Formats: sequence, C-alpha cells, structure tokens
Amino acid sequence: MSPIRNIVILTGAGVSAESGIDTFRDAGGLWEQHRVEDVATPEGFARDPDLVLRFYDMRRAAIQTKQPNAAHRALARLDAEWAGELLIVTQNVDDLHERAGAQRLIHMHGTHLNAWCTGCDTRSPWTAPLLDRPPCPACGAVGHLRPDVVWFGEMPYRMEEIYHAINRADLFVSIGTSGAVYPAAGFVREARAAGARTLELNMEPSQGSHWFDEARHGPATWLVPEWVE
Ligand code: BJW
Repeated sequence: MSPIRNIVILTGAGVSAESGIDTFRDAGGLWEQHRVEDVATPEGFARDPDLVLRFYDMRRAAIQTKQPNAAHRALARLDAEWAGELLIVTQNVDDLHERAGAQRLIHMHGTHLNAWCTGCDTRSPWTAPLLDRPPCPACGAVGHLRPDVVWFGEMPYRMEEIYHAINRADLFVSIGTSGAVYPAAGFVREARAAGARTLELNMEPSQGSHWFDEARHGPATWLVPEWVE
C-alpha cells in the first residue's frame, strides 16, 4: 500500500452530537420536530420567514452554549501535526471544529455564526437573533438578512476546492454523517475513483457504508481519538 500523504475528512452532525447539538435524522433529531420543507428550503423561507428565523435563532443561541468534544479536539490535533495535505470538510453549521483549533476547514453548508444580506451580498459575523429584523451592518437595509447556511436546492460552498482535495486524497474519512444528503454523500465514490482508501467512523452504518473500504461503528468521541492516535 502506498504511504498516506493527503487526507480529506468529511464530518457531519454525529461529530457534534456528544457536545449536545441535535443531529437531523436520528430519533428525536431536528427533522422529527420540524418539516425540512418548512425550515431548510428557500421556498419555506419565502413562505414563512419568521418560522425559519426563529428556528435558526434558537439553534444559534444553543450552539453558543456548547463546547468542542474529544472528536473535535483529536481532529484539530491531527490538523496541527499532519505534514501532508489535509482538509476537514464539515457539513455542520456550528463552530466547534474551529473552537477546538482546526484551521484547514471548509464549512460546505455555511455557518450559523454569519448572517448573509441578500440585498448587498455581504456576509457578516452574527451571534444575535435575526428575527428582530436588524439592519445589515454593511448596507443598512432592513429585511434582507438570513442565516448563512445552505438549504436544499442551494449550491454548497467551495465545491471546487473540495473536489480538488478529494481528487488528490490518499485517504478519505467520513465521520458522523448519515450519507443521506448530496453532494457530500457522493464524496466517498469520488475519492474511491481517485484511488483513495476510504474509512467510515459513525455510530451505525451510514446509507453509503458499503462504499467504504473499512467502517468502524461507535461514538465519535471514542472512535476519532483512537483513529488519530
Ligand atoms: C454519531 C453520533 C455519535 C449520531 N458519534 N456518530 C435526489 C437524489 C440525489 C440528490 C438529490 C435528490 N433530490 C434532491 C437532491 C439534492 C439535495 C439532496 O441531497 N437531497 C436528499 C434529501 C436526497 N441536496 C441539495 O439540495 C444540496 N445542494 C445541491 O445538491 O446543489 C446542487 C449540486 C449538485 C452537484 C454538485 C454540487 C451541487 C444542498 C444540501 C443542503 C443541506 N442542508 C442541511 C441544512 C443546513 C443548515 C442547517 O443546519 O439547518 O444540512 S440539511 C442537513 O443534512 C444539514 C446537514 O449538514 C445535512 C447532513 O446531515 P448529517 O450531518 O449527515 O446528519 P444526520 O442527522 O443525517 O446524520 C447524523 C449521523 O451521525 C447518523 O448516521 C448517526 O448515526 C451518527 N451519529 N450520534 C458518531 N455520537
């Protein structure tokens, strides 16, 4: 087997679950309590912006009370120590990877901690509620701010950089994601086609588990530090 130099790590809600942040599709997850079409599509936002802003205000406030866990810390340590290329691609909109110290990181589904003004197309750091209809800090217009997250039907961020890294990867690792949402769910096949070894670390087999060369099942706070060591 050729030596591993370049690593791409995909993370999902399962990596933050043990920090107390709800996943989407597990029992009791966010999609059991809210209809996806209502809160995570541009059409839902156009129909009832208050509902959507309230949903994200609640989650933004909750995230700020949570702390990185052993899985985030292990990945940050790997990022700091790995001499080859490494990219953590997270689907999560929380900031726990960066609070743990990760630097080579892409938020492909955006972040709760930015507001996006659709009037002037500026993204601003944001921790307060959006439901109050505050003015955009860049252009001053009222009523155009939305959470800077990627909803169904929208294009995930920085896809060219992500595919570039996947196509150079010797190892692709998927952590804490159900493999239900594309394009992220297709990364494992892209990585295989490019010749990478593939590893899944997840509580249970994901929808795409059969695509991985190896799968380990259990909580991320055990599996990830054990894998990184
Ligand atoms: C643990 C654990 C612990 C628990 N330890 N593990 C038909 C076919 C194919 C595609 C489509 C289709 N129809 C429509 C599409 C496209 C659509 C899509 O994929 N739909 C599917 C439902 C089929 N995708 C899109 O629209 C995307 N855009 C797009 O495709 O643009 C065109 C394009 C094409 C080609 C290239 C590029 C672009 C946009 C998707 C946007 C997703 N947005 C959300 C909301 C973000 C904001 C927010 O947070 O509210 O992103 S939805 C939600 O799902 C969120 C997540 O990032 C995403 C993935 O969820 P994740 O992270 O996997 O969480 P869960 O809950 O599903 O899984 C958690 C896992 O962890 C479980 O397996 C647990 O077992 C495990 N776990 N505790 C370890 N302690």
